[in-house]
Amino acid sequence: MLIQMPILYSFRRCPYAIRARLALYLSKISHGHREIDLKNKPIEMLTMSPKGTVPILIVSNDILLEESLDIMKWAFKIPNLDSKDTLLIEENDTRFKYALDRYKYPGRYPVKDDLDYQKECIEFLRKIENRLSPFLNGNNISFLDLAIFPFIRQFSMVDSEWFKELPYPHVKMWLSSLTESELFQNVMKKYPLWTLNNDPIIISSY
Ligand SMILES: N[C@@H](CCC(=O)N[C@@H](CS)C(=O)NCC(=O)O)C(=O)O
Repeated sequence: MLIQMPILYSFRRCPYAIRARLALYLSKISHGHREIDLKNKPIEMLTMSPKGTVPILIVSNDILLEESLDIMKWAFKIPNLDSKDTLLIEENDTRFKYALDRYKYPGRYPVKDDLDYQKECIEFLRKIENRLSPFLNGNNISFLDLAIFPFIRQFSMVDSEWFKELPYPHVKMWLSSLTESELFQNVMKKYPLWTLNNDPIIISSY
């Protein structure tokens, strides 16, 4: 297959895929979008990337990006992140996401510890609250905001009424400014599932 433009395999609600789409959108990178069903992944995707997670970005015949952060770095042409930013993203992607999955889907995971997952998530939220002014790196939206807010959004949606009452005004303002943005509305557009018989949706009219 001759790759003429990058191809993104994506799943609309996946926070990792959302951060990748945000970066591609802001970097104005035209690409083919292949929406997949996580319960029925296309063989073409699994052949490229047997680990079977989204997002993946086929950049060219010899460049395949299989991690959302690598897609963001490639899109923004940022080879290395600030070490403080890296630490916060790592905490988001490991400890927070671990607790979030277990808070969101109680019963889906074997109970291995006595952690109160909602409380674990709140610890991270508190850290975010203290760092926001009004974005995570000051006045302007940065890589860090884009990498983290899709996960906080997921957390906020588990019990939105309860979330609204939390004493974290900066988090709530930050999250609503991002989720109500035109940027977010654009990357959350719904696309039909991709199959080999239909062409990818071309996203180029940024
Ligand atoms: N470390 C990966 C994680 C990606 C990931 O776990 N994506 C989830 C969807 S949100 C996935 O594809 N899971 C595989 C599955 O559900 O089968 C990244 O940053 O891209």
